[in-house]
Amino acid sequence: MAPISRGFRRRHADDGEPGRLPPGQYLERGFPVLSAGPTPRPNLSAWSFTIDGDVDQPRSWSWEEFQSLPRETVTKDIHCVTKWSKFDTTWEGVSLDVLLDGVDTEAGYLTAYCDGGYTTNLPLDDVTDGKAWVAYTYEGEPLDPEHGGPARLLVPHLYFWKSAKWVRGLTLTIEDELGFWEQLGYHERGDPWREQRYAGD
Ligand SMILES: Nc1nc2c(c(=O)[nH]1)N[C@H]1C(S)=C(S)[C@@H](COP(=O)(O)O)O[C@H]1N2
Ligand SMILES: [Mo]
Repeated sequence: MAPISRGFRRRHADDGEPGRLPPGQYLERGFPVLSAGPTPRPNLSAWSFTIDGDVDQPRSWSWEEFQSLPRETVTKDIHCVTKWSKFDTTWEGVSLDVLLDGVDTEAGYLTAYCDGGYTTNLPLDDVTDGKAWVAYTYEGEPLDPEHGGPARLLVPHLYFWKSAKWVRGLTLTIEDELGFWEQLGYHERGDPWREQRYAGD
């Protein structure tokens, strides 16, 4: 009788890394596409990224200008409210710390807005100090349109609906103004570690 192979072990939901999956999540190996509408295909020559709202002066970058901003490569776990999580996703993009550097504001929140009309709200504290990026590559390739290309928000420590695809700008706001899913009953902040799925969680 063959000895029990040491390599044979049950695959756990968390891939053998206890504590890495937030509560109620399962490990996904593919990369599901979740879009509330059709995939926009913006023309890069007309693309811009804008910061407006409660700011001393709105600022805007063309695609070319955006590409010349300092970029970072980050590898993060992501967590969708529909319960899939994906480990070690690698993105390249511009930190929101760079985009918000020098912005003079009283705002405590922002609304990210997108081609196609999607919006999502975030506290400024959740997108500063190395917690959020506008990403334009995924696994070393230009970001697929289905996954938000040419550029999407990446806020990996919150549920993935906060990572707005086809993002075109941020409107800074004094009050927290609910975005698309948040108006439909999803949580205003969406911390997967606290299972903040729906309003009131
Ligand atoms: N503009 C836009 N951004 C969006 C969405 C959307 O419908 N439109 N869906 C959100 C949701 S619910 C999730 S889980 C992720 C899915 O990203 P993916 O399609 O790259 O997996 O994008 C988020 N960002
Ligand atoms: Mo989602």
